Amino acid sequence: MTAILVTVGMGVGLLFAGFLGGYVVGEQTHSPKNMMANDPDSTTQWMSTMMDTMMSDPALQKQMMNQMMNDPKMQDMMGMSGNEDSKIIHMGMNNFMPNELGVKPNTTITWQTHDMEIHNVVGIFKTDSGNEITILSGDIKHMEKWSYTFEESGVFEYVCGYHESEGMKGRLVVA
Ligand SMILES: [Cu+2]
Repeated sequence: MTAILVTVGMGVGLLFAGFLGGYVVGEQTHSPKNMMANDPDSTTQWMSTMMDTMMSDPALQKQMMNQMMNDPKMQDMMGMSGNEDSKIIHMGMNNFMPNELGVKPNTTITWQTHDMEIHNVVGIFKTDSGNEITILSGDIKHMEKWSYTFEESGVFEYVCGYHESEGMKGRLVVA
């Protein structure tokens, strides 16, 4: 259900990415490009199968999401990468997307919730100069945003306090 509530934009991006890249379930590799060339009708069937498979397997959803969202090319394609001094990290499906990101000092990161869950950002920013800065966003509800500017270089490892046990965690490297 949660997956269905992910925004249309992300859904389209996901579909597009899966479509271009193909995906692997079990031992089978599905290659839509080949299918498209050989049998356009079966492409619709393939897409539908892909979506059904993903929707019914949360672990697979998360794995695919992370793979795609951590890819800089995909971030550019989806307009997620922002400009030099601001980046967006999306929250949905109990996942930070991207969940690994490298930025320059003085970058403002905006976290935005896309599903109906409440998420937050909780962690300690360990700066290269030896400071440990506790960062607590508070609740970030559906379509709400919260921003923080990372002025110094360092590493910020964080979780969503509500969904940490489901693996909702992220890592930001400022360098
Ligand atoms: Cu959460």
